[in-house]
Amino acid sequence: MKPQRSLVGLALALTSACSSAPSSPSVPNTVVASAGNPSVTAQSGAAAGSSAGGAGATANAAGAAGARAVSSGAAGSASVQPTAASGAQAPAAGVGSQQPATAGADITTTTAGAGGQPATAGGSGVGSNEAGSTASGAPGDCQSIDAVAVLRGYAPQDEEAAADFEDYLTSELGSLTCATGGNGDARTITQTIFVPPNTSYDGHGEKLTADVAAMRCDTSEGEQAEHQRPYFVLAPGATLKNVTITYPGCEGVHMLGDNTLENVVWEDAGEDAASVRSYFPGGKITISHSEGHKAADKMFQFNAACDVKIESFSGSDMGKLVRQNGGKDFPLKIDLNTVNLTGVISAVVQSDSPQCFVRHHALEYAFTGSGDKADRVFRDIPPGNITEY
Ligand code: ADA
Ligand code: CA
Repeated sequence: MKPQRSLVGLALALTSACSSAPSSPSVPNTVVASAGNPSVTAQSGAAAGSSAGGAGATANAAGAAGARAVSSGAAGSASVQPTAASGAQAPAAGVGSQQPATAGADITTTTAGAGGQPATAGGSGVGSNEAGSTASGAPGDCQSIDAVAVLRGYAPQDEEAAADFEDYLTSELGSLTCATGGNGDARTITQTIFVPPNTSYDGHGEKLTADVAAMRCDTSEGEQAEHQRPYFVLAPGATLKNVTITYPGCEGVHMLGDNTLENVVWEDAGEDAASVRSYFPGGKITISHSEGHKAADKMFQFNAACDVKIESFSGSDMGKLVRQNGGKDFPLKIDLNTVNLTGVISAVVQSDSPQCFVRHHALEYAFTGSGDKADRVFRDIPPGNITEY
């Protein structure tokens, strides 16, 4: 069971953070700093930070204030090797993520280098995708597989976590549609898209919009309701690329572990843009050549042990870029390489875990509001756990 968040407190926080009218240029000083230089410099009038992310604001990423393009080569970078490196269920060194109860054994012995399927994985139609193979791009080409059965193969061993996972599968997710690609067109989705283990979903530049009712999206201020549906559920080893997720952001992308996201744009993130739940296996997560905007609370949320790499990422208007689940203590490694953020409200990374380690290179950020926010960049993380390279 998930702890209940205090919506009142959050609403109050968001009221001040998000209520400025989009036309108002009177955003207070924006504090600009690079991580390498903790002595922040004030820059007035920059980046009309908190653009309206509220209901009905169909986002236009290009219009997001101050988002500089650091992702050269982002568009059309289709030549990503999807799964070769994502390697099975084995957790990244030193991260120690949970082993899936039934999946582990088979996963390490099936398709070389790619991991394969869990033992209980419904079988039909999934196993043929080898590491590095190109997805056909045809939506629905894996529709015959039983997505829930495949996912069940990754149930955690812990009884309580397993019950939460089962609850997630049977009530939170709703019905799933399996697909390994889109055709580049804009479309509205009414079901979460399941991407099978060790396959790559290539949207070919498509823009997806969630149907508010079918996907239970929260369109109220801040979009923070629990139990919204994700656009995607990525099975272990799955890659997602060349997709734009529009407004409403809903629950974004759920990543079970060992996932790569490449050239994904969140125009207006919802409850969060992408996350790893506590009852997911976790593992290596790479998010590259991507953009995220308007995350009232957090952009990326990690509730299970992960080794996270965020590279060539630009974002604007967010509470936090990365949030390790509040009050929890588990290993999380975060590598930020060439990351450019504007309109940061609360933190670049926030964690309550002494096992959270951050490495960063070419990190630039600009907070909203005035004052010295130097102590909030890596919020509540021991300085000894942070390395610039
Ligand atoms: C909130 C909530 C957590 C978790 C998280 C998430 O932070 O308090 O329990 O649900 O969201 O995963 O999105
Ligand atoms: Ca979430």
